Amino acid sequence: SHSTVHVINHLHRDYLRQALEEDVTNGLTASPKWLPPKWFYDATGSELFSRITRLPEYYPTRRELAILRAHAADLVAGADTLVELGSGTSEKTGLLLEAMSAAGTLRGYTPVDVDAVTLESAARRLAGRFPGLAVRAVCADFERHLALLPRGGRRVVAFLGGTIGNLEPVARAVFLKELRATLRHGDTFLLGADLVKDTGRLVAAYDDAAGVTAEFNRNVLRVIDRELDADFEPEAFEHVALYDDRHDWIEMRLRASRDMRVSVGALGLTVEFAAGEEMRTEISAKFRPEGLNQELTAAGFRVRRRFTDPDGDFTLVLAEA
Ligand code: AVJ
Repeated sequence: SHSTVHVINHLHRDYLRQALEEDVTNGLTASPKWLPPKWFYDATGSELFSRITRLPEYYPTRRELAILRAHAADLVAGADTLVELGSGTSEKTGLLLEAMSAAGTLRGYTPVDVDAVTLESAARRLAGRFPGLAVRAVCADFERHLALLPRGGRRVVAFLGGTIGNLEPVARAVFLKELRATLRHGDTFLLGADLVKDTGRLVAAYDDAAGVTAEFNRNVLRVIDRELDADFEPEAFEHVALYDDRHDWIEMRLRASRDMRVSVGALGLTVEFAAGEEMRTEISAKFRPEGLNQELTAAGFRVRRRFTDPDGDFTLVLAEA
């Protein structure tokens, strides 16, 4: 009863490079300038994010884990296959697979991530831990390749960590609709989302005293320097985190500390920054339970159960197709 691991790659060789070039071109020539958050996560960025999850100010990971621990059995009831979108290091996945194993239903695990290296090592680690598990790791961009996910089994599709908050409302609606369209009767969707709360706590979670989030934020400039032969000086940009209570989202920005001219060699692009100019690098939307219900319903899901940690900080919603 040994496990099997298959890696399916939907990202052709230059996919990530092309996507980065497009995003950087679009973002740096826009006014105001912006960069999408997906480029934070090279090896250094993933390590910085993992440090963020252990910061005293950053509550979401701990709160979500508490809910997973308390309700794992209910969250995966009836499912034999776990599909995990944006699986990363699959740190919380063990809890769900354990619950499926204990219920005697566990058959398959399909982690989905853009980073092939992280994906494969997480896949092998979990295959080693659960004998007989059929692991189909899919290297794909969950915003673009949902239709290509394996359809076998009775699936629970998990999208954890509050990553849905990185999508703007329109992109979120599109994503939820597309996901709904790939699910079949009996499949479920498990969504982790951060909740609206005291602004001071929200801002502190994205502007920690130790400065780890600031380094994480500046890391996107290091990625662009390395990958696209740019000459950003990350130290010349200040970390900014603010709460936009009109949109209910945290915004992270990088503020130029002086006038600068930056060249992006691989794109033949030169961009000017004025002292004090701010460039958006991430939104992290915070939700109200009713709003989340409405968004899921509008996408064609039926919300079955909703779990929240005792402090009311974070929510896991279980919906069915
Ligand atoms: C991984 C997207 C859920 O938005 O809270 C943490 C990323 N950014 N600190 C979040 C993040 C700054 C995180 N997500």
